[in-house]
Amino acid sequence: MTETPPPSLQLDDRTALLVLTGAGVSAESGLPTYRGTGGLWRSLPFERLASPEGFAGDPALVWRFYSERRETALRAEPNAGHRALVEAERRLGDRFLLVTQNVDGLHRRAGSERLIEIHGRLLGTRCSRCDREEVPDTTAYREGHVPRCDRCRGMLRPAVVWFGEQLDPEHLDAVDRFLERWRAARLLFLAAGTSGAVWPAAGLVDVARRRGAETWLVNAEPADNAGRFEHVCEGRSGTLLPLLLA
Ligand code: BV8
Ligand code: ZN
Repeated sequence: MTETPPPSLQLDDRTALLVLTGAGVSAESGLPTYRGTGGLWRSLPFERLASPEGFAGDPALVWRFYSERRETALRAEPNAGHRALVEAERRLGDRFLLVTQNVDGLHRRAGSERLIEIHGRLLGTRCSRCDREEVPDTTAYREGHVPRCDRCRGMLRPAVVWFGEQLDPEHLDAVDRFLERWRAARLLFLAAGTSGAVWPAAGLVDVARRRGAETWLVNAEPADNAGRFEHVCEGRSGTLLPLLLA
């Protein structure tokens, strides 16, 4: 049911909180979402841009797309929603874990540390061929010039997870371990600013509920998987997260 304004989640010392965020929490920082109004994918066929086939087919086009998004992300500032999550982490310590689908780096810039970036990092660069260390590098791409690895000459790529690519199993294990560890606590699962369209992230609510978690969704519009949450609060995360996490 839709509850506005939401009650506080009462983050007391018996509570463990797992949060999943999506592009909606960065919308108020000026970053376009993927599927909402004015979404990023509206104009661009994302399978051509956010997939290994797309990259292999036209690496310069894909690099131009990511390079523009890097510039926009670097100009953006974290908003009240990001800050409320940092506050909640400070209060709950290891009873808090933030899993984000966002690649924009704003949670890290806001100060989140107990953070798992399951779709990778826009501001990171890695080699598409060898397993050389990922580098936080936004200068790799020069207009029209696809950067090459100085170790194996393979093409460098943004350190994000593309469609059709596996998520890092260590990330999904860390979520499982968190839910397992706090099984006997008052376990809360809060999703914010996500349309619930992309898997396996969209299935986390079910994983949490099976572990007995109370499930909450904060979203500007009804999300694809809203029916799977016990509590739905419609509204902007920049307003609702500070209230819920107070
Ligand atoms: C995988 C990084 C195993 C790149 C992203 C067929 C072939 C291949 C795969 C599949 C297939 N069918 C299904 C799949 C699985 C696929 C998938 O889920 N596809 C979907 C589209 C059906 N998933 C995968 O491929 C994943 N890997 O499954 O591997 C496998 C392998 C082979 C074959 C099968 C399975 C990999 C998924 C990761 C893809 N990478 N990003 C990049 O960003 O460029 S996903 C991309 O979407 C972003 O990471 C983004 O975070 C993510 C999810 O979107 P949201 O964050 O939810 O954003 P969205 O715009 O959708 O929603 C925003 C919401 O916020 C809206 O509801 C809006 O109302 C709301 N909002 C707006 N403003 C506010 C707000 N809310 C609150 N306040 C506001 N102010
Ligand atoms: Zn290499």
